[in-house]
Amino acid sequence: MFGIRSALLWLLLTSLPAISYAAPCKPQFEGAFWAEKDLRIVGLDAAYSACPSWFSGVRVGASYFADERFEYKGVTSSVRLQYGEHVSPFVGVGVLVGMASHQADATQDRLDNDRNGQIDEPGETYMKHEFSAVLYPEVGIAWYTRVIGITLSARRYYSSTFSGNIIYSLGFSTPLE
Ligand SMILES: [Ca+2]
Ligand SMILES: [Ca+2]
Repeated sequence: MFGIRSALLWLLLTSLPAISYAAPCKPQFEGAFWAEKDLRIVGLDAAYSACPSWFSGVRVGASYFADERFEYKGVTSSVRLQYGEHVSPFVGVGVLVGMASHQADATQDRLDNDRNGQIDEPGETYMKHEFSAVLYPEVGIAWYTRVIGITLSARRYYSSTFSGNIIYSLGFSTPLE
Protein backbone atom coordinates (compact mmCIF):
# COMPACT_ATOMS: atom_id res chain seq x y z
CA MET A 1 0.00 0.00 0.00
CA PHE A 2 2.77 2.39 1.00
CA GLY A 3 4.55 1.44 -2.17
CA ILE A 4 1.60 2.41 -4.35
CA ARG A 5 1.12 5.72 -2.50
CA SER A 6 4.75 6.69 -2.82
CA ALA A 7 4.70 5.68 -6.46
CA LEU A 8 1.66 7.92 -7.04
CA LEU A 9 3.32 10.77 -5.15
CA TRP A 10 6.47 10.32 -7.21
CA LEU A 11 4.40 10.31 -10.42
CA LEU A 12 2.60 13.49 -9.33
CA LEU A 13 5.84 15.27 -8.41
CA THR A 14 7.58 14.30 -11.61
CA SER A 15 4.61 15.36 -13.74
CA LEU A 16 4.21 18.73 -11.96
CA PRO A 17 6.79 20.50 -14.13
CA ALA A 18 4.93 19.20 -17.20
CA ILE A 19 1.64 20.55 -15.85
CA SER A 20 3.14 23.94 -15.01
CA TYR A 21 4.52 24.17 -18.57
CA ALA A 22 1.33 22.75 -20.07
CA ALA A 23 0.87 25.86 -22.24
CA PRO A 24 3.23 25.11 -25.12
CA CYS A 25 4.52 27.72 -27.53
CA LYS A 26 2.03 29.11 -30.02
CA PRO A 27 2.24 27.86 -33.60
CA GLN A 28 4.34 30.29 -35.62
CA PHE A 29 4.93 31.22 -39.22
CA GLU A 30 8.62 31.92 -39.70
CA GLY A 31 10.72 33.45 -42.42
CA ALA A 32 14.42 32.76 -41.99
CA PHE A 33 17.58 33.86 -43.73
CA TRP A 34 20.59 31.63 -43.38
CA ALA A 35 24.12 31.54 -44.64
CA GLU A 36 27.53 30.11 -44.19
CA LYS A 37 29.94 32.58 -42.54
CA ASP A 38 31.67 33.52 -45.82
CA LEU A 39 28.32 33.57 -47.71
CA ARG A 40 29.29 30.70 -50.03
CA ILE A 41 25.94 29.08 -49.24
CA VAL A 42 22.90 31.30 -48.69
CA GLY A 43 19.30 30.31 -48.22
CA LEU A 44 15.77 31.29 -47.31
CA ASP A 45 13.18 29.27 -45.42
CA ALA A 46 9.45 29.80 -45.00
CA ALA A 47 8.28 27.50 -42.26
CA TYR A 48 5.51 26.59 -39.89
CA SER A 49 6.46 25.63 -36.36
CA ALA A 50 4.51 24.17 -33.49
CA CYS A 51 5.07 22.50 -30.13
CA PRO A 52 3.52 19.09 -29.62
CA SER A 53 4.49 19.30 -25.94
CA TRP A 54 6.15 21.73 -23.53
CA PHE A 55 9.60 20.37 -24.33
CA SER A 56 9.35 19.58 -28.06
CA GLY A 57 9.06 21.53 -31.27
CA VAL A 58 8.55 20.70 -34.92
CA ARG A 59 9.28 22.85 -37.91
CA VAL A 60 8.16 22.21 -41.50
CA GLY A 61 8.67 24.47 -44.46
CA ALA A 62 9.94 25.27 -47.91
CA SER A 63 13.58 26.05 -48.51
CA TYR A 64 15.50 27.70 -51.31
CA PHE A 65 19.25 27.99 -51.28
CA ALA A 66 22.25 28.36 -53.51
CA ASP A 67 25.98 27.85 -53.43
CA GLU A 68 28.71 28.48 -56.00
CA ARG A 69 27.48 25.76 -58.34
CA PHE A 70 24.03 24.63 -57.35
CA GLU A 71 20.59 26.03 -56.78
CA TYR A 72 18.37 24.03 -54.46
CA LYS A 73 14.64 23.95 -53.91
CA GLY A 74 13.03 21.69 -51.40
CA VAL A 75 11.33 21.06 -48.13
CA THR A 76 12.90 21.34 -44.72
CA SER A 77 11.82 19.84 -41.44
CA SER A 78 13.28 19.54 -37.98
CA VAL A 79 12.36 18.21 -34.58
CA ARG A 80 13.59 20.01 -31.50
CA LEU A 81 13.97 19.60 -27.81
CA GLN A 82 13.31 22.98 -26.27
CA TYR A 83 12.74 24.61 -22.96
CA GLY A 84 10.92 27.74 -21.85
CA GLU A 85 8.04 29.78 -23.16
CA HIS A 86 9.38 33.29 -23.89
CA VAL A 87 13.08 32.60 -24.11
CA SER A 88 13.51 29.13 -25.47
CA PRO A 89 16.85 27.44 -26.11
CA PHE A 90 16.69 24.34 -28.25
CA VAL A 91 18.65 21.51 -29.86
CA GLY A 92 17.34 19.65 -32.84
CA VAL A 93 17.93 17.58 -35.89
CA GLY A 94 16.57 18.30 -39.33
CA VAL A 95 16.54 17.38 -42.99
CA LEU A 96 16.43 19.30 -46.22
CA VAL A 97 15.17 17.29 -49.18
CA GLY A 98 14.87 18.65 -52.68
CA MET A 99 16.25 19.19 -56.10
CA ALA A 100 19.70 20.55 -56.89
CA SER A 101 20.09 22.22 -60.27
CA HIS A 102 23.21 23.34 -62.08
CA GLN A 103 24.51 24.05 -65.58
CA ALA A 104 26.28 20.95 -66.86
CA ASP A 105 28.35 20.26 -69.96
CA ALA A 106 26.23 19.37 -73.02
CA THR A 107 28.87 19.23 -75.76
CA GLN A 108 28.84 15.44 -76.19
CA ASP A 109 25.20 14.39 -76.33
CA ARG A 110 24.43 15.15 -80.03
CA LEU A 111 21.56 17.41 -79.04
CA ASP A 112 21.03 21.11 -79.55
CA ASN A 113 20.30 21.61 -75.89
CA ASP A 114 20.04 25.40 -76.00
CA ARG A 115 18.15 25.43 -79.32
CA ASN A 116 20.47 27.89 -81.01
CA GLY A 117 20.74 25.85 -84.22
CA GLN A 118 24.15 24.38 -83.41
CA ILE A 119 24.64 20.91 -81.99
CA ASP A 120 27.32 20.37 -79.33
CA GLU A 121 29.02 23.71 -80.01
CA PRO A 122 31.79 24.65 -77.56
CA GLY A 123 30.40 25.83 -74.25
CA GLU A 124 26.93 24.36 -74.74
CA THR A 125 25.31 23.52 -71.43
CA TYR A 126 22.02 22.27 -70.08
CA MET A 127 20.30 22.55 -66.71
CA LYS A 128 20.88 19.33 -64.80
CA HIS A 129 18.55 18.44 -61.91
CA GLU A 130 19.57 16.04 -59.18
CA PHE A 131 18.03 14.78 -55.99
CA SER A 132 19.57 16.38 -52.94
CA ALA A 133 19.32 15.59 -49.25
CA VAL A 134 20.93 17.36 -46.32
CA LEU A 135 20.97 16.24 -42.72
CA TYR A 136 21.61 18.82 -40.01
CA PRO A 137 21.94 18.96 -36.26
CA GLU A 138 21.04 22.40 -34.92
CA VAL A 139 21.32 24.41 -31.73
CA GLY A 140 19.69 27.76 -31.10
CA ILE A 141 17.59 30.09 -29.05
CA ALA A 142 14.22 31.68 -29.73
CA TRP A 143 12.69 34.74 -28.12
CA TYR A 144 8.93 35.10 -28.36
CA THR A 145 6.71 38.06 -27.64
CA ARG A 146 2.99 38.28 -28.37
CA VAL A 147 3.60 39.74 -31.83
CA ILE A 148 7.01 38.56 -32.98
CA GLY A 149 9.53 35.81 -32.43
CA ILE A 150 13.23 35.98 -33.20
CA THR A 151 15.22 32.79 -33.61
CA LEU A 152 18.98 32.47 -33.85
CA SER A 153 20.52 29.13 -34.63
CA ALA A 154 23.59 27.35 -35.88
CA ARG A 155 23.43 24.18 -37.94
CA ARG A 156 25.88 21.81 -39.45
CA TYR A 157 24.97 20.60 -42.94
CA TYR A 158 25.87 17.15 -44.21
CA SER A 159 25.00 16.10 -47.75
CA SER A 160 26.49 14.46 -50.81
CA THR A 161 27.58 17.82 -52.28
CA PHE A 162 28.91 19.49 -49.14
CA SER A 163 29.78 18.27 -45.72
CA GLY A 164 30.26 19.80 -42.33
CA ASN A 165 29.45 23.37 -43.37
CA ILE A 166 28.37 25.50 -40.45
CA ILE A 167 25.26 27.52 -41.21
CA TYR A 168 23.93 30.45 -39.21
CA SER A 169 20.25 31.28 -39.33
CA LEU A 170 18.22 34.32 -38.35
CA GLY A 171 14.45 33.91 -38.35
CA PHE A 172 11.50 36.19 -37.70
CA SER A 173 8.18 34.64 -36.83
CA THR A 174 4.67 35.65 -35.99
CA PRO A 175 2.20 33.63 -33.91
CA LEU A 176 -0.68 32.13 -35.84
CA GLU A 177 -3.23 32.28 -33.01
CA1 LIG B 1 23.31 24.46 -79.26
CA1 LIG C 1 24.54 19.13 -76.87
